[in-house]
Amino acid sequence: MNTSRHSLRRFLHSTCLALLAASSSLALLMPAEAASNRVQEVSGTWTFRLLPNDPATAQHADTTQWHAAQVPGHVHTDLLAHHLIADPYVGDAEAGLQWIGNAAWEYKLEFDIDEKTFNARHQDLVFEGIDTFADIYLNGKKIAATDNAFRRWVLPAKSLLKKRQNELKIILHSPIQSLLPQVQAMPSKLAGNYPSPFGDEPRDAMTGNFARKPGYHYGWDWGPRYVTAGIWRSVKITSYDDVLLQDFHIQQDQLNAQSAALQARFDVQADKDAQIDLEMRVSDPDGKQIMSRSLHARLKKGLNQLALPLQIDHPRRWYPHGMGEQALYSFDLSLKKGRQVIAEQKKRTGLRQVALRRDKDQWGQSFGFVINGIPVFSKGANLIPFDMFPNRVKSEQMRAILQSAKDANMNMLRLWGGGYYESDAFYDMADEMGLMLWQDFMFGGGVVPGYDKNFRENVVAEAKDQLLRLRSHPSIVLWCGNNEEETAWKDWGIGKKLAEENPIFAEHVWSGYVALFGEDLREQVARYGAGVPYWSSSPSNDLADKANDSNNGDKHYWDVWAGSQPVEAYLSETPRFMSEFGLQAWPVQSTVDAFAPRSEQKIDGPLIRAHQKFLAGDGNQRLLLYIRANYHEPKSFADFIYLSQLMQAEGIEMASLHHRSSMPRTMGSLYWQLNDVWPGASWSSVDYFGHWKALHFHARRFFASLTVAALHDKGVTRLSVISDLLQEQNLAWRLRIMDVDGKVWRDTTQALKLPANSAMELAQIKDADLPAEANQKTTYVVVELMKDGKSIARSIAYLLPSKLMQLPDPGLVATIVAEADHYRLDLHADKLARAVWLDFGEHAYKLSDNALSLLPGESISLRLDSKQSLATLRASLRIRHLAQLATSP
Ligand code: BMA
Repeated sequence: MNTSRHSLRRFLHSTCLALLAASSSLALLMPAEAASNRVQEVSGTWTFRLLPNDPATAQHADTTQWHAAQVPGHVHTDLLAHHLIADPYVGDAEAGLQWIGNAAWEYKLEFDIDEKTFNARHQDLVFEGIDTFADIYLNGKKIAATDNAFRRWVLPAKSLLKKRQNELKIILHSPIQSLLPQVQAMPSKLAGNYPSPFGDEPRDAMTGNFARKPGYHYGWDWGPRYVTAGIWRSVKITSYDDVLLQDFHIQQDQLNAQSAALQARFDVQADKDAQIDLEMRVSDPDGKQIMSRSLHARLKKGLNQLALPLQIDHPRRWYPHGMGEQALYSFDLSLKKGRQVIAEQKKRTGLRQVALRRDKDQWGQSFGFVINGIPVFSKGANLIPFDMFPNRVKSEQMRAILQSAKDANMNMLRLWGGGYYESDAFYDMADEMGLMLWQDFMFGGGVVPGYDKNFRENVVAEAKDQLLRLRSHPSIVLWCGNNEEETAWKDWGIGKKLAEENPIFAEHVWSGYVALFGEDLREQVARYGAGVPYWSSSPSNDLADKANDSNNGDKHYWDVWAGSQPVEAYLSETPRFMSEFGLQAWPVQSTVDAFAPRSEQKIDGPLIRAHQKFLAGDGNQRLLLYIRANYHEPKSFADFIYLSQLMQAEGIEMASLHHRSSMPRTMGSLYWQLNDVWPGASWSSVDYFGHWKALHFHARRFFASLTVAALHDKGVTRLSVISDLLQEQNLAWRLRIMDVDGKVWRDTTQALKLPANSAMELAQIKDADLPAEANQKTTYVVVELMKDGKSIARSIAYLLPSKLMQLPDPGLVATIVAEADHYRLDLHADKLARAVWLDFGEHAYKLSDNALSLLPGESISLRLDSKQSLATLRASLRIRHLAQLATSP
């Protein structure tokens, strides 16, 4: 099961054909998920309909006919494919589609099985994922009732399967209706997260926390509510005769620069005593075979646990992006009985050590990751699902988002607990790109019934499935129990309220919490997690008294935004590891155009409110609060988009630079959030279609391995330099104090020896010490990092909010010229051009940089890629900058 299915499939494709061609003695089509030797996909023409007699039948008669369905898939996407519903992402379709989550659906398939599968002595029907409450019937007999979307269901089917015309019928019950009676009967309720705005679930009886199903389907503050159902992962039949390869993984016992001591470990199930031969070929990260080992084993009836020691000298170790290479070794296993190959598997993994460092120090107790003995500052963002309907996520879409993270110099993503455990392809990409993953178990917030033994057992089974599936991925560096459940209980009044209402039940709920997150999941990770550390909740101090403590453990800081504090408050918060903080922004114009016509694009318009989920549509007022604190009033929706993005970019940049310059006290900065589930307003830096907001361009600069920070607060500008590089650097830093027209008050350059992997304060400049003639409305501080006479990083601090500055017309001149296979955009500014944003209206384009400021007299060249003609690009170029807003009509 911990085979990477993605790479396995690739492997199957090439190797299987080669093997079949080379040897006719091979008895098998290729294997194999870990729990089987031979795999047959269950496929054919699936159909679906609304379950007869469902109360929705009267109003939705057109869905009672059988229609073709896509499996893996979801009810909503099947309905959409037949135009039976409006597009859930366009306009305000959401309210009208809530009935789907309250209804029950029926799916069916007729299928045949191949000769070899049919003849095998064991046959299991395997569902890699069913969302969520399903009754499964095979050839008329009910074989399972499922209740967890995150589990893999292996159903023995030998006695029921025929060679031809097997019938699979699956009833998907409404997740809401499946749980509502039980929740409504509770004398005291458990707090949920976001009550349904559509009245389809009583506010005081929210069911989402009781379902092992992606939490965000119930609606979140960045996404719609679509309580979908579906057979969302693949269906197959696995088969074998008397020896089953149940699990295969590589255990890393010892690792250093000189050698890696590994063990290939196998769980083999035998119906009777037998003898087998295991052969293992090891390939290095370049694909070159470096070793071949074999093992002859006498199996006893039952489970046999076998180990094959492997030693690699001078191993190439896996490192996060920016620290070293993403070396990945391959281990090819073939299991033979006599001359017959009965199972084959390929496992790819990286050799790396991971530790969560928690040192007691002068501030409290640290929190930081150490990879192969090197402490690493974690730079990145929180990841949410890529779509409301997981199965329609294309691997190119996923790759583009992950590549954007890597391109922005991130080295870590936190997979937040309100979504789902990602596909194998996702983890393969993270391994290849060197993105460390902080993996939450799927608990997004609110309170769960940990006191219920069945619920806990269900979660433990889920955890085991996922740990076995994912333990070979070097990118996973932390397993975390949940998102915000401990802090919600302790800090948001949830625990207190329940204790006042029903003290015995409250005790029960809390001890259930401790049993589940403090003990059960910790134990599963210790057993199956391949040495990856466990942390019971984010934010927390792993169940020590205080849950969201700046001096101990990880921190979610929402005083800015949720608490309406000014962005400068970020500079007074110095946590050990910032795992969440964020500011919202609207996506680029073309993304807004995808769900609302221009005529409807108004800050308080109904379609815009439908795609602004914070405070049920009122979130734009919070955005305006932040925009108004710093900038001029937006005069159009386009201005509003631009200013929301600028505010987000400048605010998050300030916080991240503060976190980085506070290293080693702070060892991580993960903003909320990287991506989106649909087109709408959110805290993301990359929108649903993959377009970068201003923040993402800023992130590429503020997360660069070498960078500088000029942070202005309370009359002082603090200058720092930060390096994530593992060697000392010989550089110089240049300081300029200048004005908007280009007058320079001070210009100094000093040599700088910058120690490896560290941050260092360069200077503090008080506003009071600036030259008397320097007008605060026009003066700013520029700090640059210089390498071999060239500027490699720059940070600018302004003394006043933009709306109080006197920004002149910068006299921007843009010229676009055609180069061999792309365009070049040259941009020149006579005077300070603050916060320039370039776009080409509805035309698709890619610019090498954007969201930047030009100093007086500065010229830059950008690469421009677009399929449009030079004339179209010239005519459609739109340049925005801050000085326009003071004057524009
Ligand atoms: C956080 C997250 C999410 C939420 C975000 C923005 O704390 O954990 O639950 O979407 O805040 O409000």
